[in-house]
Amino acid sequence: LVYAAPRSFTGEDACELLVPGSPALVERLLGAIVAFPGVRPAQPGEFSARAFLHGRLTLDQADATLALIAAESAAELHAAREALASPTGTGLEHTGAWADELVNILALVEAGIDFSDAEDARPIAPAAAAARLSVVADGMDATLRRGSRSVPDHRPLVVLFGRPSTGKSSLFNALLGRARAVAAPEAGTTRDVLREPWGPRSAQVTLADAPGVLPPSAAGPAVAAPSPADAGAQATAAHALARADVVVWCDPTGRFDLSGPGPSPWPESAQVVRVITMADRAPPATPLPAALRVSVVDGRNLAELRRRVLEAAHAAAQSAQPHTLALSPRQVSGLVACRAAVDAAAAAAREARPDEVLASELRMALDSLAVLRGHVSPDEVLGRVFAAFCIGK
Ligand SMILES: Nc1nc2c(ncn2[C@@H]2O[C@H](COP(=O)(O)OP(=O)(O)OP(=O)(O)O)[C@@H](O)[C@H]2O)c(=O)[nH]1
Ligand SMILES: [Mg+2]
Repeated sequence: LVYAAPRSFTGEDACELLVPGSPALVERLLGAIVAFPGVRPAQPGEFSARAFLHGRLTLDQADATLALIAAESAAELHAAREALASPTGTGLEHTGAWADELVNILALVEAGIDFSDAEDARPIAPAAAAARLSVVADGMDATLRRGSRSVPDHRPLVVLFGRPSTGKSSLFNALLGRARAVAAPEAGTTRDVLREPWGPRSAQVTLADAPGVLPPSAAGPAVAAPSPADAGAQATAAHALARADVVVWCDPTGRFDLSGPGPSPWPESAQVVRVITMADRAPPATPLPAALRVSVVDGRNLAELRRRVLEAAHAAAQSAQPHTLALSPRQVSGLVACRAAVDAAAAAAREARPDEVLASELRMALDSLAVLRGHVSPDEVLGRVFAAFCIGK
């Protein structure tokens, strides 16, 4: 297929060869093509970089292309496609308004410098500038909060939680349908968090097996200090739980007691599915009515557990979606830099520093906003965006 410039992905003359998917054939063909003098394989991200340089792609769309390549589920694909279709990118639609406001404030401050003789004719009081800047900073904070999950990693996270040796790893394997994790009678078998994609393709979640979590009281001074490996295992479990959308709480005793004060190990918004594990053994004295009794030995209720977990994950995804923006890591770090620059300007205004200082802080904030919007593109920004591409695309 021949594409004449500028009507190609990169905006340059392009030609596409459609070949049968035989790796051996593709390899021979590539070998024959690069044998021509001056021909070489594309570098990672080169096509997108060329498209950007020819004005065919904005930086935000390049990020979205990366998300498209990395998409592992239909939902991710959808989010990436939407971002790609929108020239302003992925939810940073306020950056224009922020820039306008910063330019307005800067203009007033600069007018003040020009007429510095007339003290009472100052176009903007420092307190007013500080107040207007804090409105911009609040807007950036709100966007950062909504965009803290980026596109390539927004599958609901389902974490198996329980004390050591409560059958988590066995359940993990049973749900996956293969022996992925080591399950053994010793307490403390699992040391790392194992993550696997799980569920139907249209509604995939990340299923995580975690080390058994010790009750807070066990960490008291009377008990020997945990080994570094134990402490590390506890920390990785806590880290996974803190990010969980769904917690599958495994307890063969049916007591579901967190024993001890202290904050819950998972976010308040997480959905909790209670499971009485090892249900083939003697039933617990007073099981919670809402808890599901499962066994990996006779397989009871495993299908029902799968249904409940996916339902909870779906509910978690629904409640998260309206607040979630598809911000790439580049956009998040750019926004953090803008936020810091606006903060510095607001501080200068609050402390009634000279107008020249405030103006210079405002200009720096505008610069970082311009980088975020892709209007100014220092080489390192481009490098960072395009180097993340794994293949020619
Ligand atoms: N009878 C019976 N035994 C089970 C069941 N599930 C797990 N076990 C046994 O319980 C022991 C502990 O299982 P694991 O799956 O390793 O438990 P865990 O919660 O992952 O343990 P840690 O990783 O140490 O926290 C193993 O010997 C399993 O064979 C079950 O449904 N029925
Ligand atoms: Mg385990």
